[in-house]
Amino acid sequence: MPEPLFRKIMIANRGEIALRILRACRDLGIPAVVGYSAVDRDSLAVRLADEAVCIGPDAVAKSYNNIPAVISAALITGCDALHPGYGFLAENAFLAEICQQVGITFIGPRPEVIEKMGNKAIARDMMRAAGVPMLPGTDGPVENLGAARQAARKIGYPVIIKAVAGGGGRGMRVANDDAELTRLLPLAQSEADNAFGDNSCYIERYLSHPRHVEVQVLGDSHGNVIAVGERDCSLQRRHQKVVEEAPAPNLSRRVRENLLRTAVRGAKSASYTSAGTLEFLLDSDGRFYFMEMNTRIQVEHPITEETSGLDLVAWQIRIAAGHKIDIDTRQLEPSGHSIECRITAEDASKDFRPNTGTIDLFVAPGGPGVRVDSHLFSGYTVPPNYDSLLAKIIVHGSTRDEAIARMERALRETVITGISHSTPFHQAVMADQRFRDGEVHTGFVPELLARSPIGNDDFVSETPIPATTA
Ligand code: MV4
Repeated sequence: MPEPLFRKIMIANRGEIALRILRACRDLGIPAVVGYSAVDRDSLAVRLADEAVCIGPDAVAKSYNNIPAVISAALITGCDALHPGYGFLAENAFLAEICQQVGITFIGPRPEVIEKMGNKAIARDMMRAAGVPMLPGTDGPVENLGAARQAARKIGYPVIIKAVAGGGGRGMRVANDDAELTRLLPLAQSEADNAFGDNSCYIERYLSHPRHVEVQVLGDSHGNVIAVGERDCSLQRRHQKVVEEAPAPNLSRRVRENLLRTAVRGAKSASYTSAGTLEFLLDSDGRFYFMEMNTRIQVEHPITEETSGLDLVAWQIRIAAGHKIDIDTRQLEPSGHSIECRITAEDASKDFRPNTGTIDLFVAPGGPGVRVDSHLFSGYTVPPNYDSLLAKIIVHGSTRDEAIARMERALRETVITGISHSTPFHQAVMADQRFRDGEVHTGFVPELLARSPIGNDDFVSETPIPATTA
């Protein structure tokens, strides 16, 4: 056996991603500790980990978001590295900084880089300086209404107001003229203040129904940065992704190569290390514009793993240990097509109302080209404290059509009883002709929901169990 990369890794997360990180640790021969909240004591990650320590009560502020609790758990168990997963403290520069100070390797980018990318105005300035295309907009936050109106006229209406500290679409407002801007700027600012404790907002040209295409990058501490591939994540509901795919459909070779090259240039300019994602909006003419950079492993990373053959979490760990990326980028031509459906504990027939309760029976789909990343098991109780993700169904096929057919097969096999979930909604997406034609954009999900009168029999919320034959 070669020398392990780390002595022991602290997994500072829960749910499917805690399991995903644990699996990477196992594959690399590194022992792992799961830090869990009281309500997660019977979780799969806790059962499968080498060690588990309780980091606090159910409330996220007292456990998964509690830096002193997470750090102490890592220290008392003798961990020399910490993986934050996604959400919670994953993009907290302060946690990365403290890790450094107590001699724990943070498995992610350097604290300064997390901090810069967390400030959308700084991130945009850096990317603009690197020559990454950007929508016309203000360089930094707008100081007052007068400055905002002047900027908006120069940019041209419609414009969008966004929080500098934001991301994920919270607190965005679209203004079509001076009067709307006058009305909406103070609203956006107070919303930003409430949500992020920072009221600064910037303004840029608004694109209607763009696509959300993002690029997965990996950077190492030797200055190498590669683009692993792009994902189309346009299918979102209230800024939550519901279906993602790789590669992005209907993207010309020229645009794709330009997009990947641009992402590498942007990440290099930030001296980026670890796995990261640059988000772009793509218009119907194939022009793309930088939105923001995420400095974590993302929920949808498996589709890129399926089309690239790389284990992205293992690469995060290797890179954190100082390894060089020795990947032949010529081999990064995407292989086949991959789609992910995020099955959530939400009832699509009841306006996606989240629900909690005990899963009586869970039967995961399988067969060729099907991967399920999930922390579910029969008898598992979905706690009310966290997000509603139950399972990620990921398929791979040699073509997009084959991937869709495999997703239909997988959704049909999936059994989750005891609570309502979003599987019927995903079946409606797969059956939709526009989706099948690859006509995806950020208006797709709202339009699909408007077309299908949910609540009817097309949206039964529990997987029917077929009658057995004698
Ligand atoms: C935009 C936009 C149109 N024009 N910016 C939402 C999340 C955030 N990361 C960026 N978002 C948007 N920014 C301009 N200038 C439309 C959206 C947007 C969106 C983007 C990606 C996926 C789904 C979306 C749904 C609504 C709005």
